[in-house]
Amino acid sequence: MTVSELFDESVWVPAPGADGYADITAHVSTDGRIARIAFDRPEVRNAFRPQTVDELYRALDIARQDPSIGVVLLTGNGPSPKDGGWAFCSGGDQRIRGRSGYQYESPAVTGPSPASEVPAAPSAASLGRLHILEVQRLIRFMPKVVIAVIPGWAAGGGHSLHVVCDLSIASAEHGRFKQTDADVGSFDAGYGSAYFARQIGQKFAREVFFLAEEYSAQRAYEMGAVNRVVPHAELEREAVAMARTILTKSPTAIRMLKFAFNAVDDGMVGQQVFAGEATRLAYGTDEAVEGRDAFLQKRDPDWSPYPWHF
Ligand code: S0N
Repeated sequence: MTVSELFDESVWVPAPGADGYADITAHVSTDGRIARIAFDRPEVRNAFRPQTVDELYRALDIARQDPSIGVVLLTGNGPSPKDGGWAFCSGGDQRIRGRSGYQYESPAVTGPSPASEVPAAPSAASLGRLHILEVQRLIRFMPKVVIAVIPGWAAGGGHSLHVVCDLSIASAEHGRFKQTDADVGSFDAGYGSAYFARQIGQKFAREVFFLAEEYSAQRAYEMGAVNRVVPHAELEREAVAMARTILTKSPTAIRMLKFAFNAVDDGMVGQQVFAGEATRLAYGTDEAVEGRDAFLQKRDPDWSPYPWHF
């Protein structure tokens, strides 16, 4: 079965664990260096339900932990078999939105325990979830470049996902954007709005959210919301080419740069993430090795070979 009309079978092989997914597809390039993770619910414009988010998180985390992978492409399969429409993602599946979040399709309803007559705790499946925010943080903090590859609609929480990706590339013909959060009373007051305003400026960001009007890929490009607009048929090829260019760079430089870009907006968490990489670099120095060895050898460290740099 075809994964997506834009999917090039000669580029990809199934990713580890790929056969366990129902709502997404996950592939890696034949050389193992690029991941392609795609929403696979084109009949609902690739809206996500809790299961989708679980799978997405798992696939992204596998890519995060794979030392061969440097770039992740996040996209949406299509077109819709119903009407031929294309989507990156249309956000949370509104059909299963409850009062505390999004519900799993088959919640195990637990009633009072007959033995004690004490109400049993609700099962995890009956509680609403909003863990797309965990996915946002995973994308934000993973030390790899994540590119939103947008073949159609990016709406609601799907719009927010493209915002949090490092780069965005959109289809000229079908790429469309709409921030519907205020239409449906389900709003992203975090990265989706505040970080978006950092990207395109306060006036444009407020317009996108307050008016919730549709805007084209070209308009998104003009506002600074996407990096590139390319012909639809070329979208995935161009995205892979971008990834290949990034893969020619120093992995450490890319990682430190991503975390440096983040740190200025992420407060002490941003500092922590950046500092972790700085510590990792320090471990590679003779100076840090001396500290470790002195402890293990139960002697005072000798810092004399290491200057106080200026
Ligand atoms: C995407 C839109 C604009 C496309 O319009 P178009 O092309 O006219 O297609 P439709 O006929 O409307 O849709 C085709 C079929 O797909 C179904 N469908 C589309 N989107 C959804 C959806 N989100 N949920 C469920 N079904 C969906 C349609 O119903 C239709 O089905 P049929 O053929 O059976 O009629 C347009 O579809 C649209 O506006 N979609 C809704 C977009 C939306 O409002 N999304 C929800 C916004 N909120 C969230 O995403 C969740 C909030 C959230 O994620 C969040 C919350 C707090 C903090 C952070 C976040 C975060 O953003 O991460």
